[in-house]
Amino acid sequence: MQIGIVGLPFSGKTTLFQTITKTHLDPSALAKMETHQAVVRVPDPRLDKLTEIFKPKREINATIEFVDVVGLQKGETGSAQFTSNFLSKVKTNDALVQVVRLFENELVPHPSGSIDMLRDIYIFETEFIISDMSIVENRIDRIKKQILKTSDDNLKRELPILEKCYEILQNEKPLREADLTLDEQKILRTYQFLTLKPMLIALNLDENQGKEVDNYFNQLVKTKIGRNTQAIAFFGQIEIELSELSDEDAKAFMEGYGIKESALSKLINEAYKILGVQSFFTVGEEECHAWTLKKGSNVHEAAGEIHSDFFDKFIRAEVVHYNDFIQYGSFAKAKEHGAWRLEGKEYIVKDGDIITIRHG
Ligand SMILES: Nc1nc2c(ncn2[C@@H]2O[C@H](COP(=O)(O)OP(=O)(O)OP(=O)(O)O)[C@@H](O)[C@H]2O)c(=O)[nH]1
Ligand SMILES: [Mg+2]
Repeated sequence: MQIGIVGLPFSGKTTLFQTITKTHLDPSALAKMETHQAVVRVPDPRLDKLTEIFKPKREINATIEFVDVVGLQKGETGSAQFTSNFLSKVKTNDALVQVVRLFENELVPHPSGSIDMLRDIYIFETEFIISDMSIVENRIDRIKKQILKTSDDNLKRELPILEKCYEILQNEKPLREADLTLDEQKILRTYQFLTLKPMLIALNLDENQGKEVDNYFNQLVKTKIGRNTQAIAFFGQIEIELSELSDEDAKAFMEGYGIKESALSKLINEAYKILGVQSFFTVGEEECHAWTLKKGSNVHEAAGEIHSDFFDKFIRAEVVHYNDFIQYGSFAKAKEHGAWRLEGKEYIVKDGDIITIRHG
């Protein structure tokens, strides 16, 4: 799973990237304007607890890859230039974090000359809508020509879906807010539309703006927060300093600043929601492992996440929910209470299930 960090120049993208990935980029790496990427372990106290109980050789967290998508050119006046190179880099991500600048900093002027949250969000939205629209338009034209020559049913099925997308985009709405059936989503997936990607708006605040967070969120809820869009607030400058401290020290300082949750933890929680994913666990002497799975997936698909052999030779799955396991203290006790079960392929996995695959 890959999440791209985008945003206007000097909004704090690289600051956020370094904070959540706990990497430190030196100035020469920053100057190269290369895309930075790093894999982040998804913190999960439940996995830590299981590791404490099973004492395996390894604890393996679920991971998310974050990309600091550089390449948004600064124009003559400092305004953003959405080149096709930049847009094609954004396309490959599963979800996007848009950093929106609210902090004031005279040393780094905002490219548009002033701080304006909604304007900055609309700049991106408009560019993404235009980009998607041109793809939809071209494709509709091509299909209409091809349909005359062939009797390809797939093309006939695709056309009305694209026309529906065109209308949504023409009304200046992102595709992620549209009512799309699973089939429609599947057909559209190949186009990697920018406005179809789940979007997390990350407001970058100065420490003295903490009191205004609710006010900003209210404005967003009224206008921008729709389906598949969420928002978080973080404190770029402070959090990058804290990310260099030990976890314990960072926690103490965060409390001092009144920051309840780190940018990483907020990002991951919200990203899981907008991506529609959840975690399940496997446990044992070798490793305790958290895995990421689309919500609504069955245990057969979960087995496939672990190993293709588990998918191919699946027999049954032993399932107990984390909460039940902790409550009863062991698999045997959970079994006595009926909380440990054998499930077939069709069982829909729940967030926090501990699963053992029986396979041939
Ligand atoms: N005061 C203040 N300064 C910040 C904050 N976040 C970032 N900055 C500063 O703003 C400047 C730009 O931050 P970056 O993280 O490099 O921004 P960016 O979006 O990656 O910028 P480009 O990659 O050049 O588009 C840096 O000098 C940061 O130190 C913040 O929350 N408060
Ligand atoms: Mg940067």
